[in-house]
Amino acid sequence: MGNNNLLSEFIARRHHASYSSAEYHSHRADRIWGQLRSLSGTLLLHRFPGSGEQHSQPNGRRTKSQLSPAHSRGLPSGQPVPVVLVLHPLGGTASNTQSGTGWDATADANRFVVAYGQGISNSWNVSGHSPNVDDVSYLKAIGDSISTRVRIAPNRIYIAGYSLGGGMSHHMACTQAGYFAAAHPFIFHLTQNINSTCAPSRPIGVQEFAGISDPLVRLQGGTVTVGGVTNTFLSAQASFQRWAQLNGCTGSPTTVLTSGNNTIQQYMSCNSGVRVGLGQLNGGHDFLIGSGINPSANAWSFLSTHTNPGQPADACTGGGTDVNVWLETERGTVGSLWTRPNDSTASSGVYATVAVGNNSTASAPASSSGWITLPLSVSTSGTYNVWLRTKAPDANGDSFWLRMDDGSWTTWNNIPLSSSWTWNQFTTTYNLSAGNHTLTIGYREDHTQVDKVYITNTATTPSGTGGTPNN
Ligand SMILES: [Ca+2]
Ligand SMILES: [Ca+2]
Repeated sequence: MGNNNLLSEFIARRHHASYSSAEYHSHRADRIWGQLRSLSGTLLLHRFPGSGEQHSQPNGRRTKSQLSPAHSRGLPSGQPVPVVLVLHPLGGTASNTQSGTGWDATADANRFVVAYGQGISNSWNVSGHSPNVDDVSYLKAIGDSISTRVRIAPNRIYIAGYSLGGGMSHHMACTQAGYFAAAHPFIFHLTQNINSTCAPSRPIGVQEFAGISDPLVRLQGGTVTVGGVTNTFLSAQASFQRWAQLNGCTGSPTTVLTSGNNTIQQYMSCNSGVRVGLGQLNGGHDFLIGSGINPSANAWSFLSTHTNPGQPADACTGGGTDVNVWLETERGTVGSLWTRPNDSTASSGVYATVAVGNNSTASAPASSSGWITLPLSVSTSGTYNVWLRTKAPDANGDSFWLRMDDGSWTTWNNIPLSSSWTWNQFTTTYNLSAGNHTLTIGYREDHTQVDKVYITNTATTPSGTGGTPNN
């Protein structure tokens, strides 16, 4: 097969909303796979040359024994690869978007998989268009489907799209930040409609490329009727500023590219390290291929700086079922009232304990000077156990306060007394969503020592110094 080989053409069809939401959810996987096999729309999948590695994944469940040998053979880089989903404009197709945008060549050069979605009636359910089509499930099914064929990085699944497909990209960033790592709309600013329900579950990188002379989605925004649907667009700048606001960006945007009339600006200082960008490119309401810069290559430069903290880095080893997070307490944000003594028997040689004389038995310390704050990320939702590796010398030195995220503080008193490091399970469990969380430890009785934290959705009892720390 040649450089632009179409290694796999498979056909996908979204279900129409012909059954209730509850029924849909109860049969989600079967429905999607049944529909994928029912073959009625096209999904074009392009893989860079040499990415022939495949999984065997019977019934959607992975085990290491099934997968590891397959992955170590025929895998040029030995690494999971990113995925970019590219969506056509209203009235466009997967095929003409593949041939017209240059994404295949960018995927070849940068070693990622690109998939071109095909909307029902060449449309997408966003901003008043195609309201009865479940495109969200369809788009996720594409990613999941690729994951059964290629060793992908689930934390690097990106979405891009042109015109209404760009609108869908905005909408996915607004509503599906748990699935997509970042979004890159082209020639489509936020509409009032999309903006009104935009509430990303986490900071998410979004960059738009707008056509300077676009007569339809104009730089200055405005009201447009297409396909019988009327939308009011924010201006390109207002859309850019809105994404900066949603992501807590500070300072002024940096100009990262100027070439002829083309400029790309990005906010570099946003929550969780994401970026927000706007490129104003020489072109109209088109694929911007004639702009004088390579639009897909520059879009990839933006997308590739982002990962999704709620997803595993490797579909083959981080399938998201068993989660084990190990945190060195001394590597958290340690308040000024705490000390970090060396101890050769502690994990990583250091532990944490509050300075002698500090006690807070009635309520948790009110200020962060009394806390150890530990950020963590889990790849799957569920009930999580918390273990601490502690030394508790006596009944007046055997307790902490614990809190997950912004929840209430819980006392942990009467930690089993021990003069050597011991793993102890907290009786409180936490229901965590996939994504980022924060465990905070507050001091309660001095002389209580804590070396390490283990957070897991398994029933494993830790031993020794535990696993490799995640922090
Ligand atoms: Ca006590
Ligand atoms: Ca430690």
